[in-house]
Amino acid sequence: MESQGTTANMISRHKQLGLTDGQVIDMYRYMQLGRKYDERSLLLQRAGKINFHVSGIGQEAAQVAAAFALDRQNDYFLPYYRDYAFVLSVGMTTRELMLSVFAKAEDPNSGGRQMPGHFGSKRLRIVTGSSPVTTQVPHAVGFALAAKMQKKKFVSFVTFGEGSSNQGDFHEACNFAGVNKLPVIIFCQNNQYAISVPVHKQLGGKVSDRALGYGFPGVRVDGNDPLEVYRVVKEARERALAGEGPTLIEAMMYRLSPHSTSDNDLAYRTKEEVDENWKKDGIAAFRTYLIEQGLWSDEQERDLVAEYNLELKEAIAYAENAPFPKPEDTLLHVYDESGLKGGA
Ligand SMILES: Cc1ncc(C[n+]2csc(CCOP(=O)(O)OP(=O)(O)O)c2C)c(N)n1
Ligand SMILES: [Mg+2]
Repeated sequence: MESQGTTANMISRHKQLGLTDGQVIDMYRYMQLGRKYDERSLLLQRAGKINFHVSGIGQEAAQVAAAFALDRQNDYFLPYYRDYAFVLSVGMTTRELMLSVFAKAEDPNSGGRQMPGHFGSKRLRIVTGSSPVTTQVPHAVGFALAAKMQKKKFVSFVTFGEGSSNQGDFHEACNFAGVNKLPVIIFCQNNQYAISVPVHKQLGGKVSDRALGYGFPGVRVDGNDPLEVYRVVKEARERALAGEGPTLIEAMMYRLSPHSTSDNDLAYRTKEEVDENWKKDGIAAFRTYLIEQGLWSDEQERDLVAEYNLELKEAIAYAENAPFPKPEDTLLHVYDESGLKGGA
């Protein structure tokens, strides 16, 4: 039946999912915070203030939606290097991210020792990651195993790119999680490229279909539609808590920026292709949805941009003036130091 209703007399999509008006506005705010942080970091790198930035532009809508479908007070998170909008949504601050990108001692992610985008926070249950891609997937399965063994009500949530899903770690982790029915959500951000390699040269099939072989569901979802992403992650979480095991989710999106600040993407893709994908940007589409729902306006948008400009300015000033790590601290946390304090 064709709907003749106005917005006011239809139940809106977000309410059908149990999301309040306040929550969807919050989701939008985090998407924009991720985007603004990212754009500013690209500028800082071009201005020679920081060495390197890996951008997540184009992936924020899915990241924020996933975070909102999780229990942000209890679950364990193993994000990958493009997940700025995700880590901001679970409580990391722009100041903490700037301390990391400026490689300062106070950076809670690694004390300025890891590359930017290598997130870690005990406070937020963000598990520190390594540079070899996909190593976080077996780690996430380990956290899910701990939840099961200790009978705790949390899930572990892990993200990675589609190119990385060809690494052995992904398959070993999926197999172990499937055999043991572990509460883990395995979330692939399929952004169509692994550096310069387009998806059709990486994969003969769909990432999500691989779940079948490991004995759990695999779902492909439009990553530019945050409400759909929210729905599938929420379902996956409920299955995990009910003891039904893992879910593999493949969120489809597009990497709008180059692979990193060291990459010239126009050497392997056209500007027309990138421009075409900008039209599908999940943030712009979600803003249109909120405006249609009467929940957002141009004035609110202006205020938000001004608020974030100020927040980022302060975060940058703080991080720029913060001290670097001391050279003599280089080996801290590399070797077991417990014996030094009179231990065995
Ligand atoms: C084991 C390993 N091989 C290669 C690299 C170099 N590398 C870093 S990112 C990347 C591309 C990964 O592509 P994808 O998984 O699709 O994630 P995306 O960068 O597109 O988000 C590669 C090959 C690495 N870090 N680790
Ligand atoms: Mg990719």
